[in-house]
Amino acid sequence: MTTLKGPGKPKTYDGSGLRIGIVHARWNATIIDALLDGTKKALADAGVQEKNIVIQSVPGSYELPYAVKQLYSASQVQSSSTGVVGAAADLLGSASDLTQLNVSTPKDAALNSPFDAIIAIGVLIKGETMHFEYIADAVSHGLMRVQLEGNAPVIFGLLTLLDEQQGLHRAGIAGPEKNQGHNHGLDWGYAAVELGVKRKGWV
Ligand code: DLZ
Repeated sequence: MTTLKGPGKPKTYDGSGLRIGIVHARWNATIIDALLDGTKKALADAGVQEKNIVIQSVPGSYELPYAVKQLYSASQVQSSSTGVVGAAADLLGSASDLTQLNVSTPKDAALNSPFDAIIAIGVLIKGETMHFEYIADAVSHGLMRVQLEGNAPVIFGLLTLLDEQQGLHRAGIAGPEKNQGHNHGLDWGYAAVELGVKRKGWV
């Protein structure tokens, strides 16, 4: 049965030449972990090499736009000894992860970013105060701003939930009437590959 919701059956895009950044929040860890697994599964399915995936975490969703911007900032900084990857590592303090990336080809250098797409993952659950609304609004606008002002697509992996149950359902862990739900991380992984491939074509 076809469904109206969701991006539809993913087309096959070859992600074997892409470099993907993932930044995830650590709040609501059970749901985050499942979404991260789904994202990585889709990236692997599309051929993205593990060595070309960099994963960073931040405490909460509010920190996501800044962390994504830091990944972008790496493209503005040129380091003669280590190149953009080394610069990214300096900014993020994780040289061991980033120096594994294979980003030094002239074609990639012309694109002026160490990543072809960045996926931001967070899980916001509504509480009793207005905290949720402020964070959701700030993060949504922050990620869009970073994306439009930067030079690589940002995939919006922020779930804004009324309760934990909704998150379990959207992470494919549990749902009503034995329906396990659908892991939205899969959609984000495929979206990153599609946008990463198209970005190369658009430049
Ligand atoms: C403070 C807070 C609250 C109440 N709820 C969440 C949440 O549901 N999901 C999430 O990712 N982060 C939450 N945070 C933490 C904020 O995003 C942020 O990390 C802190 O306010 C510190 O800046």
